[in-house]
Amino acid sequence: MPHNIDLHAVTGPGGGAASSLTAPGHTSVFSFKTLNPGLYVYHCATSPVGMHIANGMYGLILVEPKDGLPEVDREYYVMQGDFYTKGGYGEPGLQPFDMKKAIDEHADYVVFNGSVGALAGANALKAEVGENVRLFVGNGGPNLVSSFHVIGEIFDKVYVEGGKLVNNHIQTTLVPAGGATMVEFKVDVPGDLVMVDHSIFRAFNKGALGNITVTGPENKEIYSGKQMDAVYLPEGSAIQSVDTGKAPAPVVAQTKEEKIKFGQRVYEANCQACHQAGGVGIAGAFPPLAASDYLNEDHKRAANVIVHGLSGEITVNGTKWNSVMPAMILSDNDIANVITYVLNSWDNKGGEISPEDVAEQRKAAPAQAVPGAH
Ligand code: HEC
Ligand SMILES: [Cu+2]
Repeated sequence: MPHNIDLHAVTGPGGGAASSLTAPGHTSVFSFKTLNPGLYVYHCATSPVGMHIANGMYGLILVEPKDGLPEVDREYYVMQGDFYTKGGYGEPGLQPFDMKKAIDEHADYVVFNGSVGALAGANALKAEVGENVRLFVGNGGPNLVSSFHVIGEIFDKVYVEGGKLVNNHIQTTLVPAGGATMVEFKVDVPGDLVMVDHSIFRAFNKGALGNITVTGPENKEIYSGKQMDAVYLPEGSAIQSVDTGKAPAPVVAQTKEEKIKFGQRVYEANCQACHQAGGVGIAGAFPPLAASDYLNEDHKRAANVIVHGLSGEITVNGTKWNSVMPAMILSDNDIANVITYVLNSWDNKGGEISPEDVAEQRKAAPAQAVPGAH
């Protein structure tokens, strides 16, 4: 699957998205001038954009002012993101991405630095009493705005939205999806500071919780005690097992028109990233599905290609392709729908295939598998 990067630090179309679109096995180069100092998000902007971002394809770039930022004792990177999985919070095993939950903005996980606990417990950030700490805080989204707060601290400085404006004495600062901020604070007393998204169920039930362990001498004047260890702990999945109901059974297309309609959605979510909008493909990487003689010649072979994947040399409209299409994990219904959609789009010759045809191909041998063709 190709990817690219939209760097918010770039002045230019798409933040470099078109210039950086790169198919597997390829390399792209472009250059830009950083005109504005600040802390900037970058993210993948390949369609479906939300899906790429929801898979964690983002990060932060710091463009330092000419004279640099003021010196501090510690600098740390904290990046929030929300994740959408077929299973609920904490369900074991590899969890596929859930497009429906993502569209509804119902996050199963909200985390710092990519996973639950990435900055908690043994992975806690560290500081010594008396030190100044700067956190570079970003929010990849894709959906949620963060109410970033450190339990037990007040931000001496907040670089509002990661820019030049500095606000002082802040308890909680907003970090928009696709935005960033820098916060600074001096740690005066020892103990465990807790970074959270103060949309607080996210912290205790969805993972948006990290620690900063501060060591050093007490200062009873600033804070008297009684101090407890680990007051704030994540609560885990048990507590949130409020019944959310079972996923409804999928709606099965009854007519060719419905297949085409449902198939379009399957195409946009699963095929378009490679075969592109309009099925035009990308020269040298992904063959066209528009007016494809290979496709029109044998509809069932197309089902075979989707179920088993395809590698080795093929000829599409007189051009040779020698690449790899991965097997797609889709239901027989989805595959019947997407092929019917493609057959009836973009100058293809029409036609229709059934879920039963797809099931047959699932049992059949791969149409063309040439191991080691690469
Ligand atoms: C990760 C990229 C990728 C995705 C996603 C992908 N394909 Fe492909 N597809 C390819 C490549 C690469 C080939 C050519 C393989 C070769 O050279 O042997 C191909 C070949 C094909 C072909 C046969 C050649 C042609 O142009 O007619 C069909 C049909 C096809 N894909 C349909 C689909 C459909 C439908 C989907 C979505 C369900 C899909 N593909 C998803 C990369 C992809
Ligand atoms: Cu991507």
